[in-house]
Amino acid sequence: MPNPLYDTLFGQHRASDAVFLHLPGGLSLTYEAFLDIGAQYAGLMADMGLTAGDRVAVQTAKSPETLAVYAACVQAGLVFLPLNTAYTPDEVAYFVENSGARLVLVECSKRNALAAITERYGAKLETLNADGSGSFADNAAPYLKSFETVSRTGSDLAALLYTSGTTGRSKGAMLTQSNLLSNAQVLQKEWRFTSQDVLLHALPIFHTHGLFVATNITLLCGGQMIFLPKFDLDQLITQLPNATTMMGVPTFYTRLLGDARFTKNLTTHIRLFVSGSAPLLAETHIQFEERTGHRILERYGMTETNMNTSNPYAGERRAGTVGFPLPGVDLKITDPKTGKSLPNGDIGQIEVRGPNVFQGYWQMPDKTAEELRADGFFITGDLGTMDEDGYLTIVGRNKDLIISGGYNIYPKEIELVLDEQDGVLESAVIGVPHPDFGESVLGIIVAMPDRQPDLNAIAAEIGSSLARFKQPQRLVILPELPRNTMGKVQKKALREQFADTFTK
Ligand code: MLC
Ligand code: AMP
Repeated sequence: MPNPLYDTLFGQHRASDAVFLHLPGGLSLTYEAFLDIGAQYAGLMADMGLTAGDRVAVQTAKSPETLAVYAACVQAGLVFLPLNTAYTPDEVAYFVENSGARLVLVECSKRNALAAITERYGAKLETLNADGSGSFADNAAPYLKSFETVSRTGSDLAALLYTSGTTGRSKGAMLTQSNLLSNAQVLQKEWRFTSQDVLLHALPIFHTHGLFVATNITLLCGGQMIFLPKFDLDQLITQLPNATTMMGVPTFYTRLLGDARFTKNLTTHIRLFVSGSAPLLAETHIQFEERTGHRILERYGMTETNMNTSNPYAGERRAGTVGFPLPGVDLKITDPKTGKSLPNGDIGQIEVRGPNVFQGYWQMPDKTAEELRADGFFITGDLGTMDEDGYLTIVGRNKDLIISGGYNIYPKEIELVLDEQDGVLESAVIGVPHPDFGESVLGIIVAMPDRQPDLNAIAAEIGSSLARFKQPQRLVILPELPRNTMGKVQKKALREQFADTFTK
């Protein structure tokens, strides 16, 4: 049965004894062994009554088995919904409810905390641990290592990836088979990936970068991945000589540069370093070239759009820019007020259109209409400018967003939680420069009259509702928030006032 994404990424390797994953401890997994696990999982999910289009929410550790759940979902026509492992049960409850997921996979340690939630929303709950054990794996073990691939077309949904929302509620970006496949094909060609490549993979696999950019490209070309459970500087230093490529967020590169063991010798086998998900400082780009002789290739993407632009493989990789629109991507810089295109050199909002752009937000037609124009252009919320040579530079954001170590954090979500705390009248959450994470979260609180909120108690209290990486690294109290004549909080003024909180 035709299923373009499965056939192209996975099916082509069906009987291949080539290595797909290199794992810690010197272990490895061939394509065939990996696809066998995927087929067993697909068989189990089909027997559990899941049918094409059903959502499978997955909050499990980075492992070959979690990746096999992705393969299984594609093969069985199910919609893969990966979740950050740092999300609290409160946060997961929202995703389960909003997506109507029929199956939720978690690690054993989280089972009890989620049992009531999945029961409430009528979802099945199974476990899958970092070592591949768990009820889901046990139940799948007796299944055949082959599964009749469910027929799908390019316009069918393959994944639902939640992005934080400006109003505080996350939105599920609907990505079709064609969205994912077209982008992987373009990137493989542009970045010249082949079956000879060994990608050093230290990113999480619940986001576009580690899941689609890194993994889909490798699958497409039949390459290998050194699959690390997470970023670990020592492991990176050990494994770099075994790899030909690496993809990372800027924090990967600044941490490597901060370590004296990271020398040119370690990188002689590497042909390509890619950076994205957050701004790479031109300074980092230059230091990296000075240390290693490699110019990092910076590209620009989003959950909703996959990758939009890239610096060239062969041409000049220009520091501080995100390069040119990828083949097939229309990109324009528009006036935020009128939506009209602006000339080169002017700063405006970045809009993109192409086969990579998502179908809209899951069950949120109003939000979709606000950001996705009828003619197919998506308003990214990023501000940029195009130079005479066609290089795009991102100069800021038209959306109230913090990017910390490559994770997106929407201040509104944190402010809603802070506002509920004892003695808090109102709050403002901003991103301020941070030497390791690029930006970090600062919470500013205004107390109710005659009250003295206990900042330690607040920091402890919000831990149950917000993932650790979203929690303000510091809370401060101000007598009032600066506002403009319209009464809107002036975050720019706050960002200036607190700019050196983490850098002094
Ligand atoms: C971890 N912590 C963070 C954090 N990551 N805090 C703020 N921002 C982050 N990004 C906190 C933990 O909660 C913990 O807090 C402490 O830091 C140490 O945790 P850790 O797990 O040891 O952290 P570490 O491994 O050092 O992780 C840092 C990191 C990781 C940068 C390596 O965050 C990472 O892999 N980021 C990549 C994110 C990513 O893939 N983004 C792509 C999105 S897709 P405490 O207090 O408990 O010690 C996208 C589209 C596109 O944007 O264009 O690609
Ligand atoms: P996400 O919603 O997690 O997909 O994050 C997408 C956002 O990350 C974009 O809208 C940009 O603001 C930011 N981003 C991605 N790549 C880059 C980059 N190379 N430089 C600057 N910002 C980036």
